[in-house]
Amino acid sequence: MSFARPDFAGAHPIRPSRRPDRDVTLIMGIVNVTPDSFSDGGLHLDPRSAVAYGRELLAEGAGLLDVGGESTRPGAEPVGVEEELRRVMPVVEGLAGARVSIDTTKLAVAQAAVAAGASLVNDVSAFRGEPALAGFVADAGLDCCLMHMAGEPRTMQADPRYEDVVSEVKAFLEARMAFAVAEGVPEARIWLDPGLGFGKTVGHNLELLRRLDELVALGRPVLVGASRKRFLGVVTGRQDPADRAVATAAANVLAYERGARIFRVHDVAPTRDALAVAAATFA
Ligand code: HH2
Repeated sequence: MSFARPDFAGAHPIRPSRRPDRDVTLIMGIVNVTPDSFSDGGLHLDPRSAVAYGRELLAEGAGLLDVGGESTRPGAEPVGVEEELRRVMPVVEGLAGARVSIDTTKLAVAQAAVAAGASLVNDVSAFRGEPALAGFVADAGLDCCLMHMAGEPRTMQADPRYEDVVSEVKAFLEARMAFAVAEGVPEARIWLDPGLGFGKTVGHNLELLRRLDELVALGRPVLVGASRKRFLGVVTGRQDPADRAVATAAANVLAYERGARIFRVHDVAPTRDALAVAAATFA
């Protein structure tokens, strides 16, 4: 199989296409080093096991690994800098040579992870947690992902309300992108993410997936993080997050069809196959 040339740095092409706007797909494999993540908390606390797991995800087709040391599940308690560093650093170091993103809202954690080889900052606060993180991303020439979240993880699911969730998420992402650009981050380095499950009801998440093309219209690569999330459990009746891989693949295929190109997932192999089939229809 020959591959199309990626249209943004380090992308993992699934198949060739004659449509340059549609030809690159990147699977971001999730490596959570936390005791309390909603679907895999505690599974990879030992750094050697986390690194081996990350390498498995790469072999299955992930083009990028997202290493995180603080759960953002609804109700999660914040983690201090020292503890987050203790969790993630041996894993980022152990994954040297792989393309790694650091899932953090903290400047100190991003700095240490980048010094150890991470090349993308995935900040679920979109530079609101520590605004100086934007300047660091700019100076270090990194890619970044800016995600929408209403409120903060401890309270975000209390009673999320929007007049029109898609327009409000879109306006938020535009504003955060403008902030990042004002801090020196080139627009070409920015990915956008609707933040499925972050201060949203089941209906809000479905509406965002349904109208994802409106976010894609902002002109930056859109990342979707539907993986195993509760709204998929509600739709399918699957209580155990580990049983939501098929639901995740379905959501990602729809997101792909609406223009998303980066998929943050726990289950890389089924996602890879599902997206390969979706991509084939665009040939
Ligand atoms: N979702 C989670 C964490 N980080 N980053 C982006 N950009 N988009 C997301 O949708 C997203 C994210 C939550 O999922 P998970 O890492 O599996 O759980 P936890 O936060 O409990 O560790």
